[in-house]
Amino acid sequence: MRNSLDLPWPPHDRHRKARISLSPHRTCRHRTIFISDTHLGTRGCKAELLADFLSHNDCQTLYLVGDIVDGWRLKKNWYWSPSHSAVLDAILRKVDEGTRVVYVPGNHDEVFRDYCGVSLAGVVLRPEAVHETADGRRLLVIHGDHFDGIVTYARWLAHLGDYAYGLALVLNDVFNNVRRRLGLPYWSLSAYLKRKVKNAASFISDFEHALAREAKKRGFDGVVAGHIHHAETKIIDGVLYCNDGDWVESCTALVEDARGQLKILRWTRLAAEQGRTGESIAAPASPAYAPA
Ligand SMILES: [Mn+2]
Repeated sequence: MRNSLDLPWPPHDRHRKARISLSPHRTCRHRTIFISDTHLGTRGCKAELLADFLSHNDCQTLYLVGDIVDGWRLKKNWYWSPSHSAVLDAILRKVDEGTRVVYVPGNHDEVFRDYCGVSLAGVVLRPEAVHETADGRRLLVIHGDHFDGIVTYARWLAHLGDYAYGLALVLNDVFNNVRRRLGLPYWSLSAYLKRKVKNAASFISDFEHALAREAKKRGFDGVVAGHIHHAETKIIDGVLYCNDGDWVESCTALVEDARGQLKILRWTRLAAEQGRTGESIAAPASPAYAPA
């Protein structure tokens, strides 16, 4: 007969405890928050949840890792609601409260790339950023779209070596600059994935390896990216690869605690309503990892 005293139920439910012990209006403190691919200005953006997340999670530094606003250039299908304004309000409130907010534009908000180096309403714009974790690791913070044009060829490029790889990076930029001048959108990753669903897993893997390779080549301990809407923390070839996911489907953020541990939070409706702690979907990035 089952003895309920011996069997903790539900098993491994760390979050239930946290939800009960927290007041519904508790604010979580993090050292750093990374979010990207919010796609404000589109119907797909989960702006209500995002505004809720921002107002219940504080940090010293907030990185906006690209594709934050969508459709500044192509105005058709522009969509805006009060919840989208609430997201901007929440970000600007953080600026007022002393949070350092760094905006690294992506391909959907590339119009802001022209303003990199300046500060807009207290938000610092950068083509890419360098983040130093509490435990001294240097992370390259970059949206990642520069790499998606080459990852389909990553396998044979790997055989050709660094020169061909660097050349492919440049060609992808040239290719997309030409598309932009012709009024065409950035070469679409999602359209590509829809055509090649069977290869989506290897596409993601190639993207991750391309980013890790770039970080390693430039002497960083790791990289934080977005763009592919696939949250992840892992070690690739001795380099920490993090992707903060998106706010169109998964509603995820990458957060760093005071000790420099990084993990992904998924801000579900349930988390927002019950505990505002978020649901941790990844263990802290490689506790065994020691900075070089
Ligand atoms: Mn993107």
